[in-house]
This record gives sequence, C-alpha cells and structure tokens, in this order.
Amino acid sequence: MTLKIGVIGAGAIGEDHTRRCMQVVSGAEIVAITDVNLARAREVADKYAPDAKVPESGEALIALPEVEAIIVTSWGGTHAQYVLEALKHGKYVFCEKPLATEAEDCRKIVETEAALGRRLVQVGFMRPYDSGYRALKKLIDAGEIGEVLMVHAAHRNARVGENYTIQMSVTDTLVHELDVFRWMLADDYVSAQVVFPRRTSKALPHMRDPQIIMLETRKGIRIDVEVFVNCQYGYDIKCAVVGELGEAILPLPAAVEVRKSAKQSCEIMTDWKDRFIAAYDVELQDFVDGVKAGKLNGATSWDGYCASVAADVCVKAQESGRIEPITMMDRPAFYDR
Ligand code: NAD
Ligand code: NAI
Ligand code: ISE
Repeated sequence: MTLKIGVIGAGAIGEDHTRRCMQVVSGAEIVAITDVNLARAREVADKYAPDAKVPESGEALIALPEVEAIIVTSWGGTHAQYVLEALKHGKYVFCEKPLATEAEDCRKIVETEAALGRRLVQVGFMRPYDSGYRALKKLIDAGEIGEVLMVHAAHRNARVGENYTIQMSVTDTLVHELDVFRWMLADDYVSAQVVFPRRTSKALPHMRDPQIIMLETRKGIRIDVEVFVNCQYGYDIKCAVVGELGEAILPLPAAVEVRKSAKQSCEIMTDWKDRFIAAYDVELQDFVDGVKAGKLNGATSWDGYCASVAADVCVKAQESGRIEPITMMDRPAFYDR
C-alpha cells in the first residue's frame, strides 16, 4: 500500500522531503503540495511529483480526501495551525521542528491529541535517528562512561540570512539540542542562562552572535551549548559527554582525508541537508511505516512541547541575563513512556 501524502510549505526542507518521499522512502507518494507562494509549490511538484495537486491553502490540502498524511514544512510560526487542522480531520501529521514557536500552542496540540486518544503527530527532530547520536546514547546507556556529569556542545552554521533573528538562535537552531539531550540523557531541564561572548564582526548588525546557553537538568547535569550561526567555515555540530569514568564524543561524518602540498585535510560540510541526510531518510521512512502500522515512533507532541517550553525560557534568559527556571505542565498520562 502506498501512503498518499500532502506537503505544506515547499521551501528548502519541503522540497527535500518531497524528493525524499518520491525517490528514497518506500511506500509513499506525494499527491499534493501547497505553499503561500503557489508558483513555488508548482515548481517543486513539477520537479519531483508532477501528478501532485497544488491546492490554494494548507487547509484545502488537509481536507483533500485522497491525502492520508500531511508533512508540515512551512515556517515555524505556522506549524500549530496546520497540526491542529490535521488533528481536526483525524489525519497523521509529520511536523518539522519546532512543533510551534510558542509553548502555549504546543500545549493546545498536546491537549487536542490526548483528547482524541490516538497518537497522530510526529515532530521532525531527526537527531535521534542519526547514527552518531544513537551510538553515543547506546554507550551512555551501557554505563561505559559512568553517570553523566556534563555535556559540552556546539551548533555552528556558516552564516544566516537577514530574516534570522536573535530569538531564532534558540527557537530554530538550539531547539535541536534542546530535544536531543532530553532523549539522549532521559532527563528534563530545570533552568537556563544565556551569555554573549565577544560579538563576531561577521554577523549582520541586528544579530548578537555567538551565544552560550547553559542548561541544568533534573539530575543535576550541566550542559553548555555554543550557538554560533555566522562561523563562516562550515556546518559543524559537536557534542562531548563527560561522565564519572570518561568522555564520549559525537563522531564526525565520514570524510576523505587528503594529504597534499605538505598539508593534511578533510572537508567540513556546509549544509544541514547533507550533514543529517541519512537521519532524515530513516526518519521519514519510520514516519511512513509508523502511519501504516498505526504506531508512530519519533518525537511526540509532548517532546515538541518540552523543547518549546525550554526554548521560551532561553529566549527570556537572552533578555534577562539571569538564570531562569524551566517548569513544565504535568505530562498527560497519554504520553507516558
Ligand atoms: P524556507 O523559508 O526555505 O521555506 C518555507 C516555505 O514555507 C516557503 O516557501 C514559504 O513560502 C512557505 N510558507 C510559509 N508560510 C506558509 C503557510 N502559512 N502556508 C503554506 N506555506 C507557507 O524555510 P525552510 O528552511 O524550508 O524551513 C521550513 C521549516 O522547516 C522551519 O520550521 C524550519 O525550522 C524547519 N527546518 C528543519 C530542519 C531540520 O534540520 N529538521 C532544517 C531546516 C528547516
Ligand atoms: P523507543 O522507541 O523506546 O523511544 C524512546 C522514547 O524516547 C519514547 O518514549 C519517545 O517519547 C522518546 N523520544 C523519541 N524521540 C524523541 C525525541 N526526539 N526527543 C525526546 N524524546 C524522544 O526508543 P529507541 O528504540 O531508542 O528509538 C528512538 C527513535 O529512533 C525512535 O523514534 C525509533 O523509531 C528510531 N529508530 C531509529 C533507528 C535508526 O536506525 N536510526 C533504528 C531504530 C529506531
Ligand atoms: C535550520 O532550521 C535547521 O534546522 C538547521 O538544522 C539549523 O542548523 C539551522 O540553524 C536552522 O536555521
């Protein structure tokens, strides 16, 4: 059986997920694509799914009877409305991160899904599908480095555009770490603080870049994440976990080492699409298989809520400079693991 999917948002990742569903994932077909820019939706359809319809809105796409599942890849601020609309129609929805840009909207999604009593939402946090993070978690869970005490991480982008804001360093970028560390450490955050090191001259004037975000977990683990989105040299994701017995470091993607002209070098990727390509492939295959089996596996609406609550507090901490407490609502029993 082929799962018929509609895509809302035909931008960078919407195009990439359309290609993935049509060319990489098995048992899926994109039957509709829309975007606020309909010409862009038609362009992506023509490239990868020429038979796909291009409805005039996300709501119209969700209502199409042939659309069995939805992929939301529009801007973060629009995610919640489409996820809630999909839930209204009782349809499965894969929503790219963040689930919503405000924790309050995530709460509405959590409550709506829990009231339906069926898990229909998967959030596009792909790092738990990355082989490097999986290896790191396996080693931690096996007790190889003893109890975890600290995590030192960095999330670097070569550069960001003029529409990118200081808050997006948290809601769009750090949010991957906010999710993956909950999963990797099986823990939750209790506080956050943000400090700004010397500002890079390579950032656009409205930006304060880099930033260091310091998190504390329930277990007392201290996490520092450097977010540096104009680092110039590449897309670089680092994570070192320090335990009582040793340190475990996220493996780098395999790259050919070149020795030439008295230099030894390896290429560093520049695009997130390439860095996590295998993880996105596994993630979307898992979504398609999960819909068919009636059991989704990836990040839940609750995970999306927790990441958004932590993100909201980090934004507050950017402004206050203080250590800000992170508190969550009680987890509905529906999401008990
Ligand atoms: P983009 O700006 O390239 O594309 C967004 C597209 O959505 C645009 O074509 C825009 O016209 C369309 N759009 C905006 N509002 C819409 C609406 N209300 N209805 C229909 N279409 C609408 O952005 P992008 O880089 O593709 O990012 C899109 C989303 O994917 C963001 O939420 C981002 O955080 C997420 N993302 C996730 C990853 C990841 O690693 N998981 C990577 C990149 C982007
Ligand atoms: P699991 O399937 O028991 O799930 C672990 C728990 O972690 C769940 O309760 C869930 O709520 C939570 N969780 C899942 N994703 C999360 C996220 N992004 N953030 C925070 N919490 C999250 O455990 P397992 O087997 O470790 O699977 C984890 C994910 O990886 C699953 O989605 C699974 O389908 C996927 N997977 C990927 C494979 C690969 O080759 N990359 C192989 C097997 C599973
Ligand atoms: C983008 O939306 C992503 O999700 C990338 O993984 C991240 O590195 C980038 O900073 C975000 O803007």
